Amino acid sequence: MTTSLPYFTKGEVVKGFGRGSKELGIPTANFPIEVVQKLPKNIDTGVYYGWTQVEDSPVYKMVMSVGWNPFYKNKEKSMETHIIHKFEDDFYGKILKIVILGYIRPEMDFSSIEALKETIWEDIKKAELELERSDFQQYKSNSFFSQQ
Ligand code: ADP
Ligand code: RBF
Ligand code: MG
Repeated sequence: MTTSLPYFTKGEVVKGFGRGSKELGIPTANFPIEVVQKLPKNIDTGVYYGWTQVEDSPVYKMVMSVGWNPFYKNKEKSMETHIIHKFEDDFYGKILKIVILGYIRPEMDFSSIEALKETIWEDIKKAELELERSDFQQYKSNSFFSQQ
């Protein structure tokens, strides 16, 4: 499961269903299917954390959901990154880079949107804490994020 980590990848931010911001208040930058298909086989569906960057922005903490979102029963596998930073504007079409460093939990179904939201907020808190670990700082300053 975690033998392929750290995993570095990048791709364009594309439109999803528009549910992240509107229904959950937690926007997620979606990758195109080609980026999803490149994921190594042993990266299971579920919730992960790591570092991310939108083009030449600073490197921020992120949480990511990989899979079919059982609560919404999506037909297509998705890879969605919630950046732990407040942006003033959307950034569709920009290049997003990520490094996945750790696994939090499998994808789950929920009985309400509230329960899903609460669990995602727990994931965010966990990611914020884990990413303070000293062995994860080197990835924030990795040359992957400074190269074009
Ligand atoms: P979609 O279904 O199109 O992915 P979302 O409601 O999930 O729509 O919103 C995601 C979009 O919001 C991103 O593509 C990005 O342009 C913007 N956005 C703004 N702030 C953030 C953030 N902190 N993390 C991720 N995306 C963000
Ligand atoms: N969707 C689910 O159906 N089950 C989950 O357990 C789940 N966990 C998530 C964890 C995080 C950190 C994030 C950012 C999203 C998660 N989602 C989950 C996806 C959520 O349903 C999705 O972002 C919205 O539907 C918007 O596309
Ligand atoms: Mg999204």
